[in-house]
Amino acid sequence: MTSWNHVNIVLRLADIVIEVLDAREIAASRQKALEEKVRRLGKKLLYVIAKCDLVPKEAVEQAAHQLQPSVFISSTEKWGTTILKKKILELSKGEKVIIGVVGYPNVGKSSLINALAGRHAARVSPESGFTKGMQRIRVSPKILLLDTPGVFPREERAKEGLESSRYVKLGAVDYGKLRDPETAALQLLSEEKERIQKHYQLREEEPEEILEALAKKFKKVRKGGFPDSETAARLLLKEWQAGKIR
Ligand SMILES: Nc1nc2c(ncn2[C@@H]2O[C@H](COP(=O)(O)OP(=O)(O)OP(=O)(O)O)[C@@H](O)[C@H]2O)c(=O)[nH]1
Ligand SMILES: [Mg+2]
Repeated sequence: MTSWNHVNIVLRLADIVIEVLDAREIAASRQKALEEKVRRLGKKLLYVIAKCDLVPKEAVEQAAHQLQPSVFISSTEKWGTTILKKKILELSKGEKVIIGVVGYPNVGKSSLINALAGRHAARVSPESGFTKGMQRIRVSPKILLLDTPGVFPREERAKEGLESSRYVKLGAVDYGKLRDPETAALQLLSEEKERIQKHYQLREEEPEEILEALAKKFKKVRKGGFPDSETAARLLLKEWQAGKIR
């Protein structure tokens, strides 16, 4: 079965669908077609903005205000889980409820389920596309969660290609799996130059120069003293995806 097969089954079984969004890239992590499908099926949609520990609180609060209903959480810091449970019971009017958890790969679906369950019930990994099938996790006598594999909107994926900077930034395609890390890193450098310059205290201006400077900083140099920009590109993307460059 494909990941979409699993997601479609979960959409049918669920009463409420949680779309997990990455606090760093809230708009880019929404899937409008998936949201539309949820509405067509007559299911309730709840936005959960995850990884809130990685961004300033005010930024998330403002975004959350515009997305309703929404809750923001950090699974690693265990913030927001009580509010989320309360919100779920409010939407289900206190009845027994099945919740489907969907979204792009790596946005934090399985981590969110564990934070709600208060145990390591769903397996988590920094590797994107880690969850393969559907998994049921009981959180309380009234709440049953269904974990799903991360998915990409089909048309968008065909159009943008899997290595688009949006997917790279989201971590939906992780650094280890990129065929062309240099192009991805150069794109990231051109879009997020200031943040990266500041983080690594670099003064170079052109993306290519920054990447070479990073290779030296990471001590990744080939024979003859040439900077190994491919390895530097992967390291930069790794740190970005791990949320280390804020
Ligand atoms: N800082 C931070 N990292 C998080 C949070 N939630 C998840 N992560 C990290 O994000 C990565 C992906 O988490 P998962 O829960 O496996 O994500 P997923 O959406 O289930 O991913 P797939 O199963 O691959 O679709 C892991 O490295 C987690 O540790 C969070 O609230 N804060
Ligand atoms: Mg998962």
